[in-house]
Amino acid sequence: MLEIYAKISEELIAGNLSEVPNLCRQALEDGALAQEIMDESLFPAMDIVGQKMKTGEMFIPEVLRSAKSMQAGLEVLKEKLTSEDADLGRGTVVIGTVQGDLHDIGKNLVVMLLEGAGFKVVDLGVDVKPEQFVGAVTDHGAALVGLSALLTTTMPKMSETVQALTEAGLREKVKIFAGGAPVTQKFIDEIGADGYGADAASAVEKAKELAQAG
Ligand code: B1M
Repeated sequence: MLEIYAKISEELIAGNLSEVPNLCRQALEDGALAQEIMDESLFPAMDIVGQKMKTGEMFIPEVLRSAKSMQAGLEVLKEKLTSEDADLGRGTVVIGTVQGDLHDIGKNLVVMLLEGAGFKVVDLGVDVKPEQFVGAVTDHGAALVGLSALLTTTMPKMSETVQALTEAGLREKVKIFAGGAPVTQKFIDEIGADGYGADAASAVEKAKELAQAG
């Protein structure tokens, strides 16, 4: 199995859009678990892409190809990631990557797992303004809001979104959870949100907890 994980990583870093999903499919057929494929190949490969981006060894168009390859791989794993409680009807979550931030792979993973856990998800995409979150919560009667940010410069938009929901008189009606690489529990406490997910799986656990606490 290690060989195929190494190959997936290699092809992701090379941005090979067709090979990554093919290899993920093959790994599943060979008996690998979706979570293992992510932990052993997709996530570490994306970290290498991040390092290469930082040192200038990879440029934005190449990073984008890697990102698209990862997304294609995750699409293959999607079915296996969703669990047996998919029809539990846990309520509606409005989710998005905050204003100014275009990173969506982690957020998309959270969406997949939320859907798999029985939540109805309204995905607002990327670069979502605070007022768009407010509008969507009102329109869909959502009980939960999920915020994602990957840039330190867009973290303040999380705080602004919490404030906008408060000013709209919705704060008592919704629970807010958030995550993304630069986000910490301390930051969540500072901005007055309700929950933190260090990764997609813990975000979904937190969402379940918050939905129950209602
Ligand atoms: Co960007 N980028 N990027 N980038 N990028 C980072 C984040 C960076 C760390 C790279 C680096 O320098 N090493 C750096 C941020 C530095 C900082 O602020 N501290 C960076 C930068 C600087 C930039 C630009 C400014 C570069 C430039 O233009 N000069 C620019 C900004 C654009 C913008 O957003 N306005 C930019 C652009 C891009 C691309 C468009 C090329 C592409 C994004 C494509 C896309 O998302 N569709 C991209 C990518 C791919 C990355 C890296 C390489 C990978 C991110 C990723 O998808 N990881 C990233 C480096 C890195 O992270 N190693 C980097 C895989 C994904 C599964 O993990 O998103 O962390 P992640 O999600 C995790 C957790 O964080 C968590 O769960 C997931 C795991 O289970 N999580 C949540 C995420 N959201 C959550 C929400 C929750 C709970 C948990 O609750 C709601």
